Amino acid sequence: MGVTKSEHKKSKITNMKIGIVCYPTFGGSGVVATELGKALAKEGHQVHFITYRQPTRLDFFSANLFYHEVDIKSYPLFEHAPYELALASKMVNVVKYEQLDVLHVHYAIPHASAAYMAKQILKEEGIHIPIVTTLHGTDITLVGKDPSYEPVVTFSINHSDGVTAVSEDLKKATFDHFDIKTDIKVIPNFIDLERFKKQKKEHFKLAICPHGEKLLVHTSNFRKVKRVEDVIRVFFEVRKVMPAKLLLVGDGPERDRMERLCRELGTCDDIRFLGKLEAVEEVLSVADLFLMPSEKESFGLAALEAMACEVPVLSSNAGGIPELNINGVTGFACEVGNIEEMTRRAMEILDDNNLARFKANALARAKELDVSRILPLYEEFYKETIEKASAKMVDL
Ligand code: GMT
Repeated sequence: MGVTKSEHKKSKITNMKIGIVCYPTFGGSGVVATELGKALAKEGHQVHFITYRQPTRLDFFSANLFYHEVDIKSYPLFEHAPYELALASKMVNVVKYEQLDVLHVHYAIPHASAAYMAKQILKEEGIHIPIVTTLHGTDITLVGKDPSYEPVVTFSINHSDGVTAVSEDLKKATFDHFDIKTDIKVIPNFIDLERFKKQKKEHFKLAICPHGEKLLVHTSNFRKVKRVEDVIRVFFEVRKVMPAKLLLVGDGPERDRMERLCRELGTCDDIRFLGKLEAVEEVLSVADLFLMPSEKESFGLAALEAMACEVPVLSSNAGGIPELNINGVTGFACEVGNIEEMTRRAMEILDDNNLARFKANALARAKELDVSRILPLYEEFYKETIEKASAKMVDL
């Protein structure tokens, strides 16, 4: 009897015990790490999450998924509890007692340096654990290159056994900003098309757009870098020409200012702030256009989620966004802050003669990044990294 495609793959990549360290929050890197762990567990690998809180999207039981909470002990002497030490200690214990094959840390600060410390401690006990570090963006382009972190970030990248970045642009930025002596493999972010797909939510669309208005959507953590103001200004211009509504999903430091801006512009009736939503795909299912005018963005996972729900993207051309949002095909990627160009392009996408084509192209691009295509790249990378690290051991 022959073997199926998945049996064949499994016979090449035997099941591994993988530790995943990430920020357990709504942020992109935490989402990618959690979804990766879930997908690896489905493939039969044993996945151990090591975080300070249960990751947002890890609220169910699976035989292959484990969660280890990092206890951060406070003490009157500490103005700032030493999280990195607690994390490194937890990594040591999990690697040792669960006999992990590889530790995969998402976001360099402080995960990669804590992993290095754990690795050295384990080495003293004769345990050699390979470390894979995935760079997500702000750990390089914003926080990481700040002189207060740069030496440690450089060191911990150079001392990882394998390093990945989520876009070509982020890889380039890492080489530009740091003295990197190791190779970096680009593995783009991915999407689970079984979850993110256009759902029938006509009643929802009718409630928001009762007169057939076009629906624009933005989702983010409302940090300055997301330029939510540009979203509102582009919408304001589009709204002058065609009936439209805007939904803003998420919350963060810029929200108050944005609510005030809506009042100043007199657009409050057409804009709704929905706050943080778990089922963002329900909103995306009724959207006509997704806006991402970010100042910096290594990848733009929120745009990929929109594309999977057949929503074209009007974005800036910052960082890795143009690798995802193909200019003129899945939407447009304009100069950061160019409201005029963004407005013109938004209207071009929303034109009834063009919209269906952009929607179809957005979905086609999302399909290229389905989890089933990207997961094997991580599995291969773990395998290669484990093999390289054990070959190094033999040489010593
Ligand atoms: O964008 C944020 O503020 C969150 C940040 C994070 O670290 O979670 O997102 C980064 O990682 C995501 C997942 O790889 C990427 O899709 C985002 O583009 C990236 N953000 C930036 O580069 C600003």
